[in-house]
Amino acid sequence: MGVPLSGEPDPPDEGRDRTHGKRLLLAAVRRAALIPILLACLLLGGGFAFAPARTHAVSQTLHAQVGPDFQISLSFDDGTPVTNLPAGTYTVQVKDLSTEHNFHLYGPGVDEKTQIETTSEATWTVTFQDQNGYSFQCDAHSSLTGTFTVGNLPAPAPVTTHEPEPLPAPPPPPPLPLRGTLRTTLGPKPAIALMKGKKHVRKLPRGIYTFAIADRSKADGVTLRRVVGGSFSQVLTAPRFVGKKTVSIELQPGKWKVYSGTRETRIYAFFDVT
Ligand SMILES: [Cu+2]
Repeated sequence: MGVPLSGEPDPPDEGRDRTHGKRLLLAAVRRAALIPILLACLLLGGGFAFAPARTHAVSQTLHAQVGPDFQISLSFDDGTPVTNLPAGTYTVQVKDLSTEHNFHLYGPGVDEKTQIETTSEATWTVTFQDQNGYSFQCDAHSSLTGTFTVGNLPAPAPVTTHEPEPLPAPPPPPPLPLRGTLRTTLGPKPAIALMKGKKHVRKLPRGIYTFAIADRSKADGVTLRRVVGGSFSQVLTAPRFVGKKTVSIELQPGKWKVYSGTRETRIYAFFDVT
């Protein structure tokens, strides 16, 4: 559908009432405003004869659609998105194709919407006021949105459908430092000891530790549990196991307990990880 340069048809011959005069004046002003643009186009484009005032075909009927997927749009008859149109009264044919979205059209003098929970079709008659901006959106999903301008305002960037942007993956946590060896001895007496060097362990910085276990008890095994700060529990040696074993374990901040799995209340030691 072609559009006259003035952006509106010549007014009907209805006599020189005030409205008519104003319309003629507006049309004249618009034509005058186009002259520098035409001149510029002629200078730049050489033999070019007709400057399209708009790249899309403005139609009196607009087509609003939301769904069935995560998409919303408002377009002219030929399917081009509405980014700017002349002031005036339009018919909006609405297709709400989703039970999760609605189509809400609003701005100065306009506030029309469909229901979120149902699909529906509707026809709205709306009047867009000159020099204003209007919006449409799904009220349930704020990223499903679009805007357009009316009259001689710069058109917004055409955003008529909007996919939710995937969040960037969080960076992996930095690896814990390797902190060395903890000597863990159990038995033959009913006792457990956790040593770093020649000292009993009371407090450790977080990190990865190698538990070097010497289990000399036939009835007890070594179990490690994080009792405060998070859940972690691991049997390092089974009760009947006798011998040596090394196990690497990440120690995260909290209170930890190393103990005999069969006699936890008698054979145990606590230590803190910070
Ligand atoms: Cu929605």
